[in-house]
Amino acid sequence: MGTLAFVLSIGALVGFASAANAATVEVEMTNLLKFAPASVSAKPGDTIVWKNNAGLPHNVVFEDASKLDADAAKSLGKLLGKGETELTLPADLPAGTYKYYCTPHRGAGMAGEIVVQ
Ligand SMILES: [Cu+2]
Repeated sequence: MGTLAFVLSIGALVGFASAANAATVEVEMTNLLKFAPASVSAKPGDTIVWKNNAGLPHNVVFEDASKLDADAAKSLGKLLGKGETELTLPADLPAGTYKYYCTPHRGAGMAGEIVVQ
């Protein structure tokens, strides 16, 4: 685990649920067809940033986006080359595990999850 990911994980563990303490959680979209880390912890109000440093096109599609912002979810579904895309978790998002995948690489197992406390 990288130092940044470690710091973010600790931040998620000790963070408070107010917007003032909202954290940013980074997930890399890799050329090995993985989300890394595949599982991240977050809390309502946090922002998840998916970074594609390599350029192979990926997207983020939630298995159930009904509790997420509809426009944001739609935007995440667009294929992304080199760059980044993000999602701010709604402040009233219920605790649970929110699973997502990459459409072109779902068959190769490119999937991830956000565990919301
Ligand atoms: Cu992909």
